[in-house]
Amino acid sequence: MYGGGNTFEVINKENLPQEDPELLAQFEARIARGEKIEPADWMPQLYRKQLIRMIEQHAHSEIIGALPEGTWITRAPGFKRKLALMAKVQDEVGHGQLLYSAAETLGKTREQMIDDLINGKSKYSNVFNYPAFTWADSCFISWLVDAGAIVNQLANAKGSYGPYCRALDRICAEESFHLKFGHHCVIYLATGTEVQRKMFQEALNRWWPPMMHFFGPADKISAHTEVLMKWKVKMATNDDMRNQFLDMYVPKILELGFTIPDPKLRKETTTGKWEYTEPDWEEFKRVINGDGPCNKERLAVRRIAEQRGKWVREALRVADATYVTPLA
Ligand code: BYC
Repeated sequence: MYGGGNTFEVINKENLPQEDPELLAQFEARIARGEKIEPADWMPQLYRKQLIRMIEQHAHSEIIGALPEGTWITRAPGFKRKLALMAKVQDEVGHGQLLYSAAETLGKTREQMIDDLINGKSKYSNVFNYPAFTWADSCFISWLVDAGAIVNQLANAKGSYGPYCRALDRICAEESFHLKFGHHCVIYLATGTEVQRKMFQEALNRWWPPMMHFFGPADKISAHTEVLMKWKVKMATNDDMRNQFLDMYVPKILELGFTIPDPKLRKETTTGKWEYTEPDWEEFKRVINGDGPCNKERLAVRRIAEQRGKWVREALRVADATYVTPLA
């Protein structure tokens, strides 16, 4: 089964060694002072394990996230959009590389991470298990999935683990171009023909529920938020990030004349919190555990890529290989 069993089970603390209380207190004091923790520094086993889990899942999300938009490169309307989308997809794969490097600093090799991805042991973002049927789906991803990712990453870039924060800073800079590209494409559809407007509205209807899931389960059922917030790996809760996304993007979507497919969606002005239909967490669990519309297809593509790239990786490992001298 994909995703390693019960979705919301907390990483088992009992299997981890008892931490030295003095080292733990020093570590927590550093976090409280806002210092960055670096790879060679002492850290609790649980901190290391949680970071590997989260950064690895993030890296996989970037790599798998390249697939739904990737299928639109050749079909994007116009040469300039093809070029821009190709650059964006290439950036996403680059983000995966940065994040795998950050996770490697914690002791899990890239090979192990890729194995866990293609064997279905690791999770990756729920949204990429849905199909991009039309060009408008691809535009939704470029604008709003990237927007959600920026909300999450800008917050967590201020977190405690140096290599992850530095990777997030660089990723956010590139994502801001993706978001502009996506917004531009959506504005074009919004100000186009009835067919174009309808195409984006249908994409919005399809992608809204997965987008609400994107920020993770509601705080009251989130397994890891408490410990991750305590150690400043996560700098905002899932519900707070969802709320921030709604604050920033609902007005922009409505401004373009589209309708959000949730009759309960409204901002409670006294609290500043958005009210919405509770996302279907059972569907979320199914999708992140391997039973979404595209999970099998996404992993199959990665497996093929892994097989095809094997000879290159093997050749690179042979440091002292002698090659045929080119004739010219
Ligand atoms: N999808 O205790 P919780 C991109 C899992 S790519 C799948 O709240 P946590 C882009 C969670 O892992 C950027 N699984 O977890 C790329 C846990 O399961 P395990 C994607 C999810 O870690 C290409 C369980 O549910 N962004 O933007 O405290 C093209 C319980 O959840 C999801 C990131 O990866 C989900 N959405 O908080 C375009 C951000 N949500 O591990 C765009 C990095 C939860 O116990 N990750 N789960 O089996 C994070 O910030 C946090 O891990 C989350 C979840 C906020 C997502």
